Amino acid sequence: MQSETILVSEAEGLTTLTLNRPDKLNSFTAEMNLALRLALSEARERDACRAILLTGAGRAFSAGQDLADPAVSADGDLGETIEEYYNPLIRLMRTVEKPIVCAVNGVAAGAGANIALACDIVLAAQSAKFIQAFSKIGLIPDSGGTWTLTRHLGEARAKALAMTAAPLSAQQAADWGLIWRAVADGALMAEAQALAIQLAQGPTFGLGLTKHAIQAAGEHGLSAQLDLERDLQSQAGKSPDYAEGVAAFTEKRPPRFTGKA
Ligand code: T3D
Repeated sequence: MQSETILVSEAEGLTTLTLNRPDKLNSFTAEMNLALRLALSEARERDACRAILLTGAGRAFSAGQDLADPAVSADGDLGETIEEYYNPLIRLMRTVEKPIVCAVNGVAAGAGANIALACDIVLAAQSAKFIQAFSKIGLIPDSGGTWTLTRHLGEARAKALAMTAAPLSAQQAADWGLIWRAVADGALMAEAQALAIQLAQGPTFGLGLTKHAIQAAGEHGLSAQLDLERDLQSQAGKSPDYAEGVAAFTEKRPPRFTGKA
């Protein structure tokens, strides 16, 4: 059964997931967190889904954890909340073999920021801001924030953003290499959809292997990464999409990729 907090729509090989609690700036309740994970898992399993687009309803992308959600009470152990809800979500996003594009339509704060940044390609509206809001309430960045910020920005900027909770504009995030592009507000959805559909109609088996290889690069030295590229290229080279790509090139026509292994 579809959840009211995560809207799911499908077209042209693309599954769009929309965070849908606009009155609370799409802040995450436990229910919404589980519903997003379920929707991602279902999209992963569906052959018809070749790429995923994540966005938010209303004026925000997400304000992070719903601080009023009784399912996550302040007297509980937040480590358990992270273990039960946020860590499995981020791990799933990073291991889904299909590209995940994020259209950050407005403010992305706390876990909301770091869920956006865990997507594979992030576009943000020029008016959007990324806020590591955690320090305002005595917490540390979670949902991979300490890892993502440090990897992409280095310690100096990661620490300053995390400790001050200073809003980072979409343009600055793009200029610093934290996201792919900042886009005019009115053009965001059209541009994100066009990009996601382009990916959905691409050689998605190979794109999934590319995602895996690039993520593994952070953990490997060059020699281990060369070995991994060899192994993954071996798989890509046996895929129907490779044969189709070469045939289409030779025949000077557009390829018809299927995404099959
Ligand atoms: O379980 C755990 O706690 C551990 C996990 C932690 C993960 C986290 O994400 S911790 C960080 C949680 N998030 C925040 O601290 C951000 C809180 N929100 C804000 O700082 C601001 O709302 C924003 C900067 C995001 C946007 O500001 P603004 O002025 O545009 O909007 P607003 O007026 O503050 O909010 C509009 C409504 O959304 C308002 O409700 P109301 O008064 O109209 O009924 C506000 O209370 C609600 N809202 C915004 N953020 C949250 C929220 N409600 C619940 N939880 C929120 N996080």
